[in-house]
Amino acid sequence: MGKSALITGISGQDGAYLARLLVDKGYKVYGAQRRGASLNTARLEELGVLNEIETVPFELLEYANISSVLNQVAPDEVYNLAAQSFVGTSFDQPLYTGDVDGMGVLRMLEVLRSMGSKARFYQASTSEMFGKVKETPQNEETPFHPRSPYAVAKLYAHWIVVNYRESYNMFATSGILFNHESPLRGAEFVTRKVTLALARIVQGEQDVLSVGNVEAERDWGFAGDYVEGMWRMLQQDEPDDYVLATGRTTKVRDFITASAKALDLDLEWDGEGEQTTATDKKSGKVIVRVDPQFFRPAEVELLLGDAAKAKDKLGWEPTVQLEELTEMMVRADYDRIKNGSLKF
Ligand code: NAP
Ligand code: F7E
Repeated sequence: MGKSALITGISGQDGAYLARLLVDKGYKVYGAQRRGASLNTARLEELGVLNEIETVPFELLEYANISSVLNQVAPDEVYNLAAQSFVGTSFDQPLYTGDVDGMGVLRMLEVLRSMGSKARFYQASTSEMFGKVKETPQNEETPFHPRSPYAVAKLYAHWIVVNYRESYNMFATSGILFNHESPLRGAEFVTRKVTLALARIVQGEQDVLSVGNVEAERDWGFAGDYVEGMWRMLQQDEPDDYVLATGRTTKVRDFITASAKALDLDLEWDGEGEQTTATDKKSGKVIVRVDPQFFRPAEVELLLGDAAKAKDKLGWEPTVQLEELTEMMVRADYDRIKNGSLKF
């Protein structure tokens, strides 16, 4: 019989890509979905996988709900992708973020431990835990210095996974994933915010893109590659922690310039800090402005990952370069705006 997997955060970017991957590998996939008045299934529909999975109602704040879902489904593998994942929001909702992203993981581990479950557990750890980085590039041995309530909550989750692995011999693994993007990325994250806004600007539906710190540097990969790495981590003989990254870092400013270029816009940058603007050389219009409302109380200035361990142990390497990823995202948003088919 084929394997079964429970994916939490099924409605998010990674949930959709991972569901597609596991269904294609012959898994029976259960999608743990937060229930509200309306269900968010657009990403699963876009990848054509909605009808190939079974959804189950799920809430990381509810121990009894987690317990009944895990007992009912009894999966071979659990991928915990659910989280309040937006760093900016975590400064406005720190307690909620701590409860979902930190204690939520403990709830899941406690349920699995009390069931005596042999399920393999994947935790979505993050490069945000490196925060104010102690060395560059960052790898599994780099000390952490989280810079947001999100990162602090994820660090708790990370260490509780290590603790349950060491204390109870559970197969609990963390993937320390650097930023990964796609046309399915949430619209608040900077890459998608940029591609969506520029696609609107060239089609006359928006005037200006307002952003925060354009000097921040990120190691951006393609989400489709990263879910393959998650799966490989759970196929190993032993649980462990792995960094997934591309090994290349790019400024937000340069991502904007490249996205604009993909739409035939030639940007000229001017000014510094809050005065920074970018003008479209052809029309002479300012189309990018820095707005301090998007600055964070504490910022992660630079992330650059070293995924040598994943390459060595998992045979994992990213296949999509940033240029291709940028093109893919820009084209998808251009078409969505043109066809009036924007759903997320
Ligand atoms: P995402 O698109 O924001 O998806 C988050 C998912 O979590 C959504 O399905 C959301 O459901 C669900 N969720 C939120 N709160 C919940 C709760 N209280 N109970 C149950 N489900 C809840 O995130 P993503 O980009 O796919 O990332 C997946 C995971 O990897 C997250 O844990 C994120 O923190 C982590 N991570 C992401 C990156 C990255 O670059 N993408 C890098 C490192 C780590 P709704 O649809 O109901 O909101
Ligand atoms: O910001 C800067 C911002 O929100 C990237 C999540 O998936 O990856 C993501 O977290 C950088 C930051 O992602 C805007 O200040 C400038 O320096 O796209 P982001 P993030 O904070 O790196 C990690 C690995 C996760 O784990 C998270 O879940 O871009 N920035 N101007 C902006 N960011 C946003 N969102 N909006 C702006 O206007």
